[in-house]
Amino acid sequence: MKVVYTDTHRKRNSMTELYGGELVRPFECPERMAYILDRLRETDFGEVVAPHEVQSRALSKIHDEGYLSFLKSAWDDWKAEGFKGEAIATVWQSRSMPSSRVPDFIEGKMGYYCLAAETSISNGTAEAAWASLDVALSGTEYILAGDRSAFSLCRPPGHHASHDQFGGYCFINNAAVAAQHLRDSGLEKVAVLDVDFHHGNGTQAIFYDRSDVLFLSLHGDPMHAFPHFLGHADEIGNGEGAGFNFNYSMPAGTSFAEWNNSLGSALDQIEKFGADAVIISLGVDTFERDPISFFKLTSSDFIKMGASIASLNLPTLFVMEGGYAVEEIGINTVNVLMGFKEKET
Ligand code: SP5
Ligand code: ZN
Repeated sequence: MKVVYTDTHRKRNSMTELYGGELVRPFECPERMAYILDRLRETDFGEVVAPHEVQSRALSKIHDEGYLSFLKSAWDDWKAEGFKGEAIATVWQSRSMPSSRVPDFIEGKMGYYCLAAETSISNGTAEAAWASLDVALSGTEYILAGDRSAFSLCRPPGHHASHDQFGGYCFINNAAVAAQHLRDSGLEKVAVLDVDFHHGNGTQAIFYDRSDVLFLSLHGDPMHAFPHFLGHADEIGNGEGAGFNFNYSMPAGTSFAEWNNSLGSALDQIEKFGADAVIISLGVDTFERDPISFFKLTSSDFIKMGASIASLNLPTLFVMEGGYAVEEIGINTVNVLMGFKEKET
């Protein structure tokens, strides 16, 4: 299994996350990648390759044009105002002031294009987000060329980013663009299975009306966990997409045995759907010592997770999402891949 990776992610080096009323160093930090790369080397996992340029129109189909240009200029626009800190959204349209206008001033734009204020924009954020997309699309190309599996070691992550909003540490929805690229390249049915601790609200919203991309997410109950406003079991899709969205939300303290029941149901749905390929939004923040999550998966459980995913026997693209127990992120991530590889046919 090829691993696609580039150091360009380091340009995403925000210094501030709004957490518990304080500005702390973000949980989503560059060292996460170093631990994963170290573990890949330690286990002699396989080839790590740089992304190549991929011709694709998928990005412009998944994300709003105004949003993408906002991402590119947000940091410069923020600095031009003379603000001292990183760019953080502070005001939103809301129940009492709904609006479809995009404000002209940068503080208004931030609120318009942001869904969660914990995620700051700073120097290099956009470059890193686009490099992360290149990593995802290059992995997708290996699948299209006939590889049975690939690992796109993306950073920043993507699954919280919607058509026109960033947040949850995500800017471009790498898995969604990869799914669109597979569709545009001739695959009829693509499944996106999101095993990150957090609900993949961005991916769900992007494909909510579609029946060609099945979305399934296993996550902490949004009544208690980020992103709080999406991810309930009764969200089944809309119109054409009705019946093509599955949410498995689970309570605090969920162990692998319980989690794995949900995984089994999700895998059954993917088989029933008849997917031509599956994209795994791979977050390992389900780990028992993750600092911002509340599931109880152990490091060895991640091996079993990978083995179960392999039982689908489908072309499989792993796309990195979250995981904040930084010292254990390498073991946990590579355990999924090794469990998969062991059972891969
Ligand atoms: C990609 C990904 O995993 N994004 C997650 C973004 C979560 N950001 C909000 C964190 C708020 C955590 N509150 C936890 C309280 C723990 N006691
Ligand atoms: Zn997460």
